[in-house]
Amino acid sequence: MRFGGVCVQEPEEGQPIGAGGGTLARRISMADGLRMVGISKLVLHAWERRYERHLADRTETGRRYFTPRQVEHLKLLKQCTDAGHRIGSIIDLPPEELRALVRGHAKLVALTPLLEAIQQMDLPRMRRLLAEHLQEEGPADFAKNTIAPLMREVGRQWSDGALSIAAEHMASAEVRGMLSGCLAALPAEPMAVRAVVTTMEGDQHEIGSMLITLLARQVGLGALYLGPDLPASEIAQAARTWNARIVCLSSLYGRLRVLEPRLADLRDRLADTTELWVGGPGFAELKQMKGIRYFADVASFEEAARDLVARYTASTADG
Ligand code: B12
Repeated sequence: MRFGGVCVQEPEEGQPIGAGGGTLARRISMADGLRMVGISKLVLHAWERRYERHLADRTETGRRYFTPRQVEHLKLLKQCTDAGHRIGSIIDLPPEELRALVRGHAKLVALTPLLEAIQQMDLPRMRRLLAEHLQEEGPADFAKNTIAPLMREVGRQWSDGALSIAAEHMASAEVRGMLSGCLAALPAEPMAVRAVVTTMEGDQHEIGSMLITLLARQVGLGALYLGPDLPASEIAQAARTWNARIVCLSSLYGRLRVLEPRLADLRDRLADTTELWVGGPGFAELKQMKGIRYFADVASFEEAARDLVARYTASTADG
């Protein structure tokens, strides 16, 4: 049998096609592929029929085989369906998005004890588990990889009615306390390039801005946390008093048609030399606004903050 000028033998059930050499080893028989993925032929056929997809290739004589890439794709689909995703909603996702779903699920599984402690309102256990995470991960990773996904899951369960408002409040209060402790251990005063961090009037969600304050301090910004829910006039005043180079806003809640004019108002009140950096889901649909820098993720925020500190350090060393 010929494939692209290469002679291969027909696959035997359970045998990798052409096992032992080059291109040929890249064809995997149905039986082996299904075993590697951990699904039955019936499931494969059901996915293919229902969603009119070809998840395997065919030889010229019509015998089916997998490429390694198809096996990897099927493994990801299987892991996602095991994690509770409907096949119909994931079958067209590219591999990197499937991998992100798998990673997200693994993270949530790791957070299960914490979520159970919150559901049972077992504060001592929650506190002990959070302290263990902090100890293991260090403050920045703790905030990014434990607190953020934990609070998102708390929010999901709360809006599904699976978690009481009281349990959510208990979790939020405890998380705030832990983040306050992390901030106290890393004071802003000695750092030369300064920032203030808050949320705009109407947004009481403060954990995102505490997280941002912590990450900013970790990369060397003198970030002052102002608490949430501040009018533009107060933010501008605080920026002047603290001599802030950056005003940093987090938004988890609020309508754009309300946020945009407030942002424009704040921009007007700030000195031209003060940068305005914003992030969080509330700003996700923000149109480009002059003098306002939107960050889609914390990694790009950390990079920009690190850059700014490095530029300042280099300029003072030169001067
Ligand atoms: C805790 C909580 C509250 C607490 C807040 C307590 C506190 N002291 O902070 C309380 C009870 C006060 C509250 C109230 C309300 N809440 Co609430 N709340 C939450 C919850 C569960 C967690 C929020 C949180 O702390 N997240 C932790 C942060 C760190 O997670 P994060 O947003 O994913 O953060 C990441 C990014 O956003 C990004 N990021 C965030 N900020 C910034 C900034 C920069 C510069 C950058 C680069 C990145 C960045 O980085 C983070 C790390 O990856 C969320 C659920 C959720 N999905 O977040 C709902 C949620 C935000 N709340 C919601 C709602 C609807 C409300 C209320 C309207 C409920 C009500 N009917 O009263 C009120 C509104 C109050 C107000 N005016 O602000 C909705 C918002 C929906 C929407 N799209 O607008 C959510 C999403 C819940 C839901 N699933 O419906 N809430």
